[in-house]
Amino acid sequence: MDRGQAGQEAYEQAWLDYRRIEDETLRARYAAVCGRLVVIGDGAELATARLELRRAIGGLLGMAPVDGSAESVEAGARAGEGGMGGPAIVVGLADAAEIEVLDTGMLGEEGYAILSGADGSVYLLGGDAKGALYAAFGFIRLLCTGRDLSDLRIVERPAYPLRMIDHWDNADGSVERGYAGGSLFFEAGRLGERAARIRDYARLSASIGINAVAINNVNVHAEETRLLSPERLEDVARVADVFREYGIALYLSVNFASPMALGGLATADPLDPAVAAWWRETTAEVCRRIPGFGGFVVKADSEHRPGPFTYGRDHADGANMLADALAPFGGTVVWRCFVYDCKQDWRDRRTDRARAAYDHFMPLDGAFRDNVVLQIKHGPMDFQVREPVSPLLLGLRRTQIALELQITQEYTGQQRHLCYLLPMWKEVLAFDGGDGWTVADAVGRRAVGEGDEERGDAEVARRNRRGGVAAVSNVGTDANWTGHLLAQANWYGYGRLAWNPSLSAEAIGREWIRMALGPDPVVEETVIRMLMDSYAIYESYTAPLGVGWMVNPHHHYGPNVDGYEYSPWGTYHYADRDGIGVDRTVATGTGYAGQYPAAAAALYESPDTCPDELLLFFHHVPYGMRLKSGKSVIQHIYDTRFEGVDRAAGLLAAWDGIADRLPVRVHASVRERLAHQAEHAREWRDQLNTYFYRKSGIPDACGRLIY
Ligand code: GCV
Repeated sequence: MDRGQAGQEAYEQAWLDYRRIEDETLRARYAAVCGRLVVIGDGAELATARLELRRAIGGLLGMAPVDGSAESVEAGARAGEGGMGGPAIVVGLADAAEIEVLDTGMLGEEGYAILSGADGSVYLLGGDAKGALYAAFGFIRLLCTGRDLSDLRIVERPAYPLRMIDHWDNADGSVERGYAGGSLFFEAGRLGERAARIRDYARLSASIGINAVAINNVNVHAEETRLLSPERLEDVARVADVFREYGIALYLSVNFASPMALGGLATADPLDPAVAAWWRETTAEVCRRIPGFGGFVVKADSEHRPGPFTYGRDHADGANMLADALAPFGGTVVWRCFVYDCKQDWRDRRTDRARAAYDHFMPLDGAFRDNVVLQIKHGPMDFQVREPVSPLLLGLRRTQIALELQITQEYTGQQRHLCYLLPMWKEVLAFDGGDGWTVADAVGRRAVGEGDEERGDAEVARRNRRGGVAAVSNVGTDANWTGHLLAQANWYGYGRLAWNPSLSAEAIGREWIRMALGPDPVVEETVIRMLMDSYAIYESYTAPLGVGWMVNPHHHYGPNVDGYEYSPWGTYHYADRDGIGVDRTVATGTGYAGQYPAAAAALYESPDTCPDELLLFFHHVPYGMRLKSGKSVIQHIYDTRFEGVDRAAGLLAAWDGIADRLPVRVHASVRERLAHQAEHAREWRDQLNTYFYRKSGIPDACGRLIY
């Protein structure tokens, strides 16, 4: 590789930049299949599939496929071999009359198949047009990762109907909790000006199966409230037009008090007929301007946002009123469950923020319309490095849900530290309450209804069409999209996992490395180890044993053990000279542990059975208490922080070991971040160790330097 020339720009298309395949044998093998391209059918997604395949084949193989005709495919497929004009890439709907190679019923909405034909052709077939587009991207992924193309028989169906990315982008062009530059969509009040960039964003997102994007922050300020107004809808519609070509539905985050802010009404009471009428009319206009509009995302009664509580109504009243406005157009209300008291008195030890989502929403299970999805953060607090899984995810049985993840690294190093989040997300999806019913099942059940009948839960089976996963975006205007180049793997990985939660974090990481960094096996082995170790490393020098927070207030970067200890946010660790942690037991604490299914509740209730990594989340314990690892709590804190610093330095050393295998600027940009991480990890280590040494007076058994 020319190390000087292929700089940052080479990565601007992230994993879809289609650099020429250098291995000539492989290129020739692929070229034999890709000489002809036949797209059967019309429509935006199929046109996109054609464009993308041409672009990929052009870049990877340096050739332009000739356009073949549907008739030649038909003849080839029927003859079973030797289709007219040689093998082709054939793209279309599985039930197209010309293509009779598949039992078409099996694909369903958004599903696809990639099949080898007897004549050497490859069929990229969708259950619908979106499926055909995903098939094209799936095929391109095979090319980019060097796969064998003989005897292909790949059939894929997405696990969840909703695979969403939420942007916390503001109208002024800033991004709340954004660490990769400004907003892709907004720029100083203007919207949709960066047309090429938005298109690239859409193709990258569609390539990993994303089908829904909310373009504005859930904290909807005055300017974003106006996005619903006729003057601004034109701009929103332009973005939606691009998304539509890639099978992505555009969503807007809306201000629950819009009827007052925009409509001049005196109230936003969801049961007031004038309010409901305002939403109906406004929504109808939005949907008229934006065909296929996805719907609304709502943060209500949360962190100073307005909501139904103001009027003595509950969240079902609020969500259902919006759902009724969207229903005629097929739209969805994505209603967030991040509802808690952010003005808590730190002296009050009974109120527990962790309980809030379950306490608010469990009593409403079954009360929501069929086009409402409750979006639930993966943990009960707020995207900490380590939290237990939210019990609400397993609790709701008669309501559609979406698991909410955070790709942007607010509490996981803000894209200055390397933290590959897939291992954490896999743990969340695999969590079960002790009865084998996992989060992945809970989310998926609402997608496909599998298992519902056996469980005798017919009500659930009926209500399973719209749920899935949503995640807060980590992209911005930085040339490499994510600030830290390796943070791209979290965006890529989120989409792949949302499509198929049974894929392994490692397999996904390897795919991303091959596509974004190239086929060098040494690079792949080095970077996959870095990615796979990074979450554990980050956890090991930041807040210990699940206690959370300990960050600087507001911006949330860097260590500050008491940063949130005396705040109104409900975020405490209660460290004193004897011990640390939050008693969330039923017996003596806040009772949060009792929100889980029985087996998990019992596990968490006792410090003897509570997993080490969550001990301080559930219990207030003495520093001398022995963990299952055999170490005392305090020694664990000291040891892991020292190890974390060593391992962070190891990430930098590993990256330096592949310096001559990567473009200079690419290597340098990541190196700069890894060097910062190594240094910053020392700050974490020394602040935390010093704090706990001073609190406890217990020296480090290994006699290392603590200040
Ligand atoms: C968009 C946390 C973040 C906020 C975010 C909020 C939410 O509190 O710090 O920036 O607001 O979560 O998820 O609504």
